[in-house]
This record gives sequence, structure tokens and C-alpha cells, in this order.
Amino acid sequence: MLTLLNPHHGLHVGRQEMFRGRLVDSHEVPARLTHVLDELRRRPLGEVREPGADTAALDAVLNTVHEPRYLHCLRNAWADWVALDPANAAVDALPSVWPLPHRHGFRHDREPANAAARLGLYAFDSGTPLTAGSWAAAHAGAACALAAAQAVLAGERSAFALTRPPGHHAGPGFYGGYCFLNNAAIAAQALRDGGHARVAVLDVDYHHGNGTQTVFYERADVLTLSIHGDPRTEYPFFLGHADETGAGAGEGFNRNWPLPRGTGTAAWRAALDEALQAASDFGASALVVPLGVDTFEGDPISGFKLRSGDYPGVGAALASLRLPTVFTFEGGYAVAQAGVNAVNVLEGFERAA
Ligand code: OKP
Ligand code: ZN
Repeated sequence: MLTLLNPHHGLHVGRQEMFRGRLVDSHEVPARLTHVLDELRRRPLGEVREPGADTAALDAVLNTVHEPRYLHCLRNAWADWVALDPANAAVDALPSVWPLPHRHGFRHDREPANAAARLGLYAFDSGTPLTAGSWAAAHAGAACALAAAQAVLAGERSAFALTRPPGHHAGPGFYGGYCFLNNAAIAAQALRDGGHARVAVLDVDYHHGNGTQTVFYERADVLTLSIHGDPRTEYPFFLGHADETGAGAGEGFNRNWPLPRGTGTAAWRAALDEALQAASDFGASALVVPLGVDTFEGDPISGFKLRSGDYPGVGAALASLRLPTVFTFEGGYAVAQAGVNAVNVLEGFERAA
């Protein structure tokens, strides 16, 4: 399996996130990625390469998945944050005022001139620190996702976008959940643009892939599937229920498997089998897997009970679809085990492929 590595991931180092009234150390740290890379060097699965610059194609796919005004805000957010007050350079940018949905009367069509307030128009939580290098890191990550899709379009059986920050919580016009640009959606869109008529996204991260769901919610050409902690108790709380089945032309093309905290391997694998069946019934010709390994029993912010030894079987099950497949690296906060767990999935996939 070809790995597309984000050489700039280390430019994004969030210091603190707001959690229940306190600023706490961010869980989404650069070592998550370096542990995966170290494990890939111990158990090589193929070439590890940095993506080349395909600026025109990247701009095109970014502008399809995300709204221009959102991309513009994100690109300039740090400079605008520091321009607001030079002292801001010493702290991460976090929002603190939000326009609740339209039913509460707030407007979403006017961008505040105040850079701190502007973040509230685009961020859905206060747990996603935006730093000096966030845009550069996320943008280089999107390039990895695009390059992974292009490699698969050129004939690779599979490719892994090894990048952070993660992406699956980022939507057309919003960031949150440590995510700024939706790498999985970018890969799926690039596969569509490259000629795959039907693309399935099967999100196995512990958290609901709300961003990806929202990007494709009204489309019938990309089937979005997510297995995750039940939003009644788990982040991101406001999306991810089983009755979200798509809308308009996309009706029937989204499915969720919310599972209770404490879910173990057998029940999780049963949900995976249903999701694989759905992808197969859909007639997908390509697959994208937002790969979070925060389903691990030792994950500090999650509640499932998968063990390291379960992950090769997860990879093998994904390979059973026999589809060209792009993996994007998402969650996994038991940092020391993230490498073993992620590479277990990928190796299990390769062995079964
Ligand atoms: C991102 B991904 C814990 C708060 C958790 C956000 C979790 C984002 C997960 N102190 N806040 O899906 O792995
Ligand atoms: Zn997650």
C-alpha cells in the first residue's frame, strides 16, 4: 500500500482546547502521526511518499467540497487573529461567540469584521485550536488525500493518506473536532471526478463523521456510512443518529450505526458487516475509509472496546469489498498504540487483498 505522508503536519500543534469550562491540553498531537510512521517503517507496506504539488487540481477539489468564503476565512484566520491584537500570537485562536441556527434569528450571511467573532461563524466547537501553521498543515494534508485518490485512479489497489490534523468533522463551511479540511470527502470527490460513478465512504472512527455526512447528504453518487459512539452521549452530539438517511436526491444514501459506550468487538463487527453490505448493495466502484483507531479500548476520550489484535480483521473485512480503497488517518488518541493499531488495519487489508 502506497502511503502519502504530510510533511507539514507538524506545523499544526494545538496547545489547548476548551473542555467543560477548562482549557486542557489538546489530545490531537503530532506524535500520533509519528507513531504510525514509525510502525510503517518497522512493518513496511510499500512506498512512503510526499505528494507533489498539483495546485490546480487541489484548488478545484477543495472548492467543490468546501465553500469559498470558508476557505478564505481559514487561509487568513491566523493572520487576522494576530492583527486583532499582537498578543494573540502567544495563544491559539478559539471562538467564543456563535450565531445559533437561523430559527434563533441570528444571521449567517454577514461575516463579522472582528476576526475572533468570525471564527464563530465557521467553528462548531471551542475544542479545535487554530494555530499559526494550521492552514499550511491542513492544506498539505488535503494534498495527501488528493494524491492518494489519484494514485488509486492510476491503478494502485489502495493508498493511505497519513496526515493530521484529521478531517472527517469538517464540513462545507465549518470546522471542529480537530478538523479543518475534510480529507476523506476530498478523496471521495476526487475519485468521482476521476470517473468512479459511485463512491462509498465507510467511516470507522469512534466519532460520527458529521462533516463527511453533511458534504454528501443531498447526493446519490457518494454513499456515506458511519459506525460511531451514539451521539446522545458522544461527541459530536448533534448529528449521527440512525434516522439520518439523506435528503432530496441523496435520500437513502446515508446510514449511521450509533452504538452505545462500552460496545465491544462482536457488536462493532456486526455493524461493520452491515455497512459493508450497504456499500456492496450500492454498487460502489471505489471506497474511502476515514480510519480512526479511537475505537481502541485504551483510547482516553472514547468508549469502545476494540483490542489491537482486532484490527487486522477489520482491515481484512474492508478488503473483502475488493474495491480500490483510500484510507485517511483520522482519530486515535492512545498515542503510543496508534501506530500499531492503524498499521494492523492496513496490514490486515493488504494480506487479504
Ligand atoms: C476527532 B476525531 C475531549 C473532548 C473531545 C473532540 C473530539 C474530536 C475527535 N476532552 N472533543 O473524530 O477523532
Ligand atoms: Zn474520533
